[in-house]
Amino acid sequence: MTAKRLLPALAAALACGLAHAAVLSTPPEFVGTDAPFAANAIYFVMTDRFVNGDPSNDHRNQGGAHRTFDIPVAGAPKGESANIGYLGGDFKGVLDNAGYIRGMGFGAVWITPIVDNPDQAFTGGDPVSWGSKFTDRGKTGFHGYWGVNFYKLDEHLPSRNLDFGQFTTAMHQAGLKVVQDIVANHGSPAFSMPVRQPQFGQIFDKDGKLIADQQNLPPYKLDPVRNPLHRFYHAYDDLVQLSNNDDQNPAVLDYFVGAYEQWVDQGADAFRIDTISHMSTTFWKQFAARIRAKHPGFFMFGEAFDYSPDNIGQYTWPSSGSISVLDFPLRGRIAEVFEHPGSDYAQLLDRLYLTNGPYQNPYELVTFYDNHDMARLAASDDGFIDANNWLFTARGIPAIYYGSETGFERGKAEHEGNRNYYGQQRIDAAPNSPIYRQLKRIASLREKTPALQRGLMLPLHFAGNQAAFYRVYQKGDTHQIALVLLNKGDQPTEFDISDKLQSGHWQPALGGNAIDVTAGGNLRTTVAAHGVQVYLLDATATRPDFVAELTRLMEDRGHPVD
Ligand SMILES: [Ca+2]
Ligand SMILES: [Ca+2]
Ligand SMILES: [Ca+2]
Repeated sequence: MTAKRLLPALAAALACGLAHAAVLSTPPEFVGTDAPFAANAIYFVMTDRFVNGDPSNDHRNQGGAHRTFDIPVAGAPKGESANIGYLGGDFKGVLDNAGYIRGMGFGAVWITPIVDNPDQAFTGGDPVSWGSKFTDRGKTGFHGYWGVNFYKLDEHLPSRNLDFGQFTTAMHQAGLKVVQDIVANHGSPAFSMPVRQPQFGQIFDKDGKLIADQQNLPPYKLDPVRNPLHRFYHAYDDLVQLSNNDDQNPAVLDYFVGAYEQWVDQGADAFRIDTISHMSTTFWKQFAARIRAKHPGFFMFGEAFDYSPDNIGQYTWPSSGSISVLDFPLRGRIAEVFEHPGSDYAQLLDRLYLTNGPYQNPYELVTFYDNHDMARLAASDDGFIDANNWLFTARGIPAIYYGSETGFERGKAEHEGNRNYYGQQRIDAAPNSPIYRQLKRIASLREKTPALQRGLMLPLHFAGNQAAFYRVYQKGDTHQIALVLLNKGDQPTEFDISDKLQSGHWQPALGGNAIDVTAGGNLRTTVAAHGVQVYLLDATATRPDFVAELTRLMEDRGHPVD
């Protein structure tokens, strides 16, 4: 198949008698993705839980009988804790640590939703207890996902001279892009309150006017025909007690396009879309088109909390708005591999979907091992180091949840410490963690290595504790071939690579000696326990079987046109 594809080009080149010159002057493009955003690794911060940079916006007395600040979850085992109140983190806390995040090798920060959330703790739903799931009674909007006015900043976030626009400007000056976490599927908890509470179940417009109100009614009691304030919502429930925005109502689409355009105008660089699978692809296609009409190429990735590649893949296709997604299917395998020392690297292979897969482009997926909605990775320090070495060299855009750089609250789910306050002290002490030091090493390498960011990925050898693959970026004046060697074992291990290995002067990117490979030769080297080595060859791909394989990867990298 490959040979057939190459033959016409070769035949044409030979026929014109300029074969050599023509091939050398116009090497083929080998690119995983051209999306500029894919150059950045992402650091994900739950803003309220990162750093309290300004106590003056804490609103510690907010909420009256249903106060919102510092609400510990009852029933914690000795030495553990969780909290469902606000804990003070804000824009200033993120900005104060822009240098810390940038210095680790990240190019973007994803922050939790910035829009106004209710000013009381919720009194409906099921009570939160230690380790409970889908429970909201007693919880506040510290996480930001309970919007009531999507045009207005929540009062806990800005400081004097640091509104959202000033925040993004300062972050950009510090070399960081800002990923805004957006919600359109739902507002706040909207029913089951013993007594109706202000803001819950309500939505306000740009001018502060009430435009939707569930009035504490169960969804089936909503009357959108006669009550204009019910028209924003579906008359059936979706996620716990959250209002369920009507994705068929054009006014809902208009509201969210308007709100999120406002924040893009204030400097948001990309969107992470919450609960994307809870709204129709028709909604998202229109939403994306309207945002990108003003901001061409604007990068978005959705959260479809689903381990089925076909289910999440659909969002990436043009017919659904060309929105990338968080790579849940790969994350499942990443947890299996890096939480268990005896695991086999081969488990990762069939979730990469490098050719003819379910994704429009697998190189644009946002890859991760945990976040705020699942238990943090339950790995040893070495497991984290191995996971990071994988994430920052394999295909995709890595996203690291705050605190993972020190193994913070590892293994902990929501209401067990997953979302605990990190704080300046832990940040200042992070360089003492071996996870931090190795993460910084590999993230800084990705940051300066186009092949690792956006290059094609060609797996060579995945078995036991070893993984070996090429990453290749060849376009315009940039040509870079990377050979990545990963060892997740407790002992140093030898790699002996000859498959499709191009001759030349291979430079080690992480220390060590350069290796000269002769035509048909091999590259033999030892990689330390829980180590990574990347050899770089600054050359265009010329070895015929290598070029043939890269050509195949390039032609088939995306989903077949739908
Ligand atoms: Ca604060
Ligand atoms: Ca608020
Ligand atoms: Ca919904």
